[in-house]
Amino acid sequence: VNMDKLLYKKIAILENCSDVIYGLARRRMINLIPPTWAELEANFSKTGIQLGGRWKPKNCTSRIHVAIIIPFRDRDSHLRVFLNNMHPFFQKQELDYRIYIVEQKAGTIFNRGLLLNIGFVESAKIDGDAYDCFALHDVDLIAENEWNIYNCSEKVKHMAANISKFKSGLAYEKYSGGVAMFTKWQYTSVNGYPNTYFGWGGEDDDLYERITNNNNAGFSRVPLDIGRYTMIKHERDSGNPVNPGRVRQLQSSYKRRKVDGLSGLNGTYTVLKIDEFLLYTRIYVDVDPIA
Ligand code: UDH
Ligand code: NGS
Repeated sequence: VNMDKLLYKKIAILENCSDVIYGLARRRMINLIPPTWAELEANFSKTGIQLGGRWKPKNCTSRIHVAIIIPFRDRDSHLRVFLNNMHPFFQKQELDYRIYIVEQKAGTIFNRGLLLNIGFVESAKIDGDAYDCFALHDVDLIAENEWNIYNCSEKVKHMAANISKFKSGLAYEKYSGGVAMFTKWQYTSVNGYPNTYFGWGGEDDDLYERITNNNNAGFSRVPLDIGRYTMIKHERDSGNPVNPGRVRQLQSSYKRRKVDGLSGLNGTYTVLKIDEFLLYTRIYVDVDPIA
């Protein structure tokens, strides 16, 4: 018997994963103690993870291909907690996924929206069409309910409906921050996040306006009991002061939407380095302080 031929056949007929996943927990145990990098790598090397923080089910073809994009700077312990909890979470959901950390170099005010746009564009340069769904994800949010499936739907899907720090669950009716799922088409059709919100606040509200004032995309949110997240407690970051212009920027959002976003991204940043670590891919960037 020609073993090569048999093996080839077996790979070629890998079936789609079942659309029913057994054993999802409604309240998963979260571990908020950051492991060391050595511990993380030792634990996860056994799970079949591939360089760059890529993983997919072994015995079937996943129905969900998602790039997880995380804006980042100087939150090493949060990243370790995130990876330790969320790799197993994504694997339990049988996703075909990859984790991208988009890290902003020190020296400029943090810009979450710009980093997410960069992650969207640069990850596609690396993967081509391997992922058609994008999770835009804060590093300090750990999902509690495994039924909160990281797939895309007909409308933009807001996942962080119920973050532990908000007493009544949802921050406010128009809140779109924290974690949200977009197809490639949905993100492109709203021209992505604005690039021009340096510092804390407002960029997610601008995105909400883009989504709801655009008759293409549409906005949806998972129910409160599904969209539960534990936020890792922390103080305000020194490189991310409250943006004093955010309300004024928001008021003129509709005027800038066409140019301030994916369409205006060229020239606002430089990719300094791309690293493929075992548990994630890092895209290290320097951003133009006025974008
Ligand atoms: N982020 C970084 N580094 C920074 C700033 C932000 O990695 O210096 C990323 C990170 O993924 C974070 C996300 O951007 O989860 C959003 O950060 P944020 O500062 O906008 O929001 P967050 O709710 O903090 O995490 C707001 C300040 C809370 C102060 C509370 C004091 N008790
Ligand atoms: C709003 C901010 C949003 C922010 C949200 C929750 O006020 O960017 O609070 O913030 N909008 C403006 O400032 C215009 S949080 O409590 O998570 O720090 O996401």
